[in-house]
Amino acid sequence: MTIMKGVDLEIVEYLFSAEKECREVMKVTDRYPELTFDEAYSIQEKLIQRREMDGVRKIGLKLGLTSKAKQEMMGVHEAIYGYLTDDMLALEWEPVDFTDFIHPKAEPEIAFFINEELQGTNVTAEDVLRVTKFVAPAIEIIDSRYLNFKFTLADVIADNCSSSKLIIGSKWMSPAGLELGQLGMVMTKNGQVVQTGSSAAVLGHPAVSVAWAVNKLGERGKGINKGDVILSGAVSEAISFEQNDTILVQFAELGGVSFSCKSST
Ligand code: 0L1
Ligand code: MG
Repeated sequence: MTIMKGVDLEIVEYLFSAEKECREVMKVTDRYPELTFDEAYSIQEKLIQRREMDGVRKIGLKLGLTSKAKQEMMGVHEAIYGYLTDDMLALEWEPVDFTDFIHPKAEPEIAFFINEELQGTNVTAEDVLRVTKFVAPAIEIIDSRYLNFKFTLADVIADNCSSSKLIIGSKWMSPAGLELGQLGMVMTKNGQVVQTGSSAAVLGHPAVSVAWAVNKLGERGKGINKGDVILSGAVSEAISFEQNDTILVQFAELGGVSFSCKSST
């Protein structure tokens, strides 16, 4: 079964305004339980086009549900992808504002900087590493537009995979010579360790994760481009934060990245 013609644009406006107004809303499948994954990706594309009309620019891609633990939690066997836009870029030295979020969480990630166009449906991790100029430590802030951060897979795809902000560390390295598939990670909140993990949690190797996204995009006749930044997926569970919190993520070899959240008063 497919959703009715025109309903997709109604859903786009629904999610667009929820994000713009920092307002949580009921999930789309409460109203349209028949929403398929394919339709959800089409809605996601139209949502990004709607945001582009509002002045933002695409800068790359992000992967979600890349760990076995998170896939099992959601009862799925596949990762998901969404788009990153320039307004999502936050800086290490400029605190994010809590009033810009609904119920944010932070995730440790490895960012890939792409130096060459790549498109296809049989793309491998080696292909991804060949077109990757640098990798860097990163933090993604996710902020689902849905009530209580609860959704089905189709819902979260339509909502651009909960994307909100990203912070990229200042140490960028060539992936050559790095043990990118087994980098240890420690995440602290206000100096207390809140998560530890390994980059192996990202589908076994973050480049495998990026290759999966390229192949998935390939099925829709799309690919990745020179200049794209790609967040390869969370290395551990996401951690909620509040005003005045500071999150630091430290990767072996790659180094650290942090951000603070300022008080709204
Ligand atoms: O970036 C992510 O891993 C999030 C993907 C969507 C699922 C969620 O919001 O937890
Ligand atoms: Mg993420």
